[in-house]
Amino acid sequence: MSTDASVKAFEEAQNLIPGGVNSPVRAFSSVGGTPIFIAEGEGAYLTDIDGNKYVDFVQSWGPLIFGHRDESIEAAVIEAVKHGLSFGAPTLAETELAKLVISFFDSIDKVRFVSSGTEAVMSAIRLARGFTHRDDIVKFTGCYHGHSDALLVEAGSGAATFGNPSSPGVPYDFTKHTLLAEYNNIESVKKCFADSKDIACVIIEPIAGNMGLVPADKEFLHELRKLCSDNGTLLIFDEVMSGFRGTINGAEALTGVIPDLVTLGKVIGGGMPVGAFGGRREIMAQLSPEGPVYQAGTLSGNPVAMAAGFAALTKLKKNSIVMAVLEERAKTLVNGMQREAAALGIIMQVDVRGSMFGFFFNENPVKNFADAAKSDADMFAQFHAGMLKEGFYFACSLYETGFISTATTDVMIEDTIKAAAKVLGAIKNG
Ligand code: KE4
Repeated sequence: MSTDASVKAFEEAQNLIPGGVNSPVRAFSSVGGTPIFIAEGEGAYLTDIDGNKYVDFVQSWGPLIFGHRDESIEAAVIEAVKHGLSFGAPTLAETELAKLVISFFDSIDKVRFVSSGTEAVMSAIRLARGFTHRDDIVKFTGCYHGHSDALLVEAGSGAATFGNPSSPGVPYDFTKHTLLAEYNNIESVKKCFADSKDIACVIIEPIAGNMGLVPADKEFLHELRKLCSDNGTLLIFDEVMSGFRGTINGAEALTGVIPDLVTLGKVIGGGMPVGAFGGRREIMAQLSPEGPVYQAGTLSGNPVAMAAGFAALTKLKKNSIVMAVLEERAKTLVNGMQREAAALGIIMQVDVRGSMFGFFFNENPVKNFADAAKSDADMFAQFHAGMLKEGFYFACSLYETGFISTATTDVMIEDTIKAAAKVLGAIKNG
């Protein structure tokens, strides 16, 4: 299998675009090798510019739950484009998608659309601060919420819960209000509340997908809810990735824990740039122009993007059992890979939530980022490269999550398991 064209394309791209990519994870930095340049997607498949075909388990990092070039989404986009690309004025398409998004979530009375998950989270945090008149926020190590300054934070020194910037260019003053806690560890959250009486919100991925797939324990989320309620702090569920991927009606439906705000993205745009945040009426009423908390965007609610999202969510609404079908297929995949690995003496931890799947080459269960970081990164990199050669496109970082789409067939799943056995066997036998 030649990837010469991708190698050449990557060389040129690196002269024009930092790292040759427009989002860092795409550069294959943590797995090595050259990122493949995609020519097209069709159903469950990607085809690269060398003509190699792959079963796609990344699906644009989540949005494409119906696979590439879904007929109804494509038709909706083509129809919308015929009426214009953007107006910067209200359209019925925004109202229709708002109605549809709200219909899936008990926690959402009103929703605001933006153009990315980062924008949704950044805006939701500003709204939480404006609503509570407090400045501090709590996030969890290993959760990713987009690249806004206050969230690019790594653990501070020693017992300090206040975080330090995790990226140059983020002034300490922009992260001094961000406290860090450990995922699935309620005592670490209690310490944050002991260290600050000024916490506006706690933000969490209730089904974490950015440290690999690590769902929060149900009882942990219930304790978190109580802690926030007792302290007048808002609880934000960041479901940009898990929304319409882990469940259809949000983590709240799975756990019974109702957040105060939810952030969304990916699937709600059907593959087009859409983010959203929503919550209780009295909180959303604080948002400009209804309230004083400012937030805006030129392409927010873009009618073409709204049409794609509306087609995707309408399809989900009509086929609500689809998540159960995808979950069974995801379980077949990870259980099959785990079985083949075990036969070779290789221990894999696996998990599934709806159409999301994760695996770690790790001898112990993974409950937080520290556990995930003990996984065998070298084994993961070799597995990723081997599977790519076999025609299977997995996420290029062990801290990511895999996805099953409705276009991923049982035969593809079985072929993937067979390929995994072959690749792991080759790694084992060196
Ligand atoms: P975007 O700004 O990338 O649309 O969304 C940021 C974001 C917010 N919250 C959660 C839970 C997310 O997973 C994301 C983005 N997810 C990553 C995948 N791990 C996007 C891929 C990338 O960064 O290129």
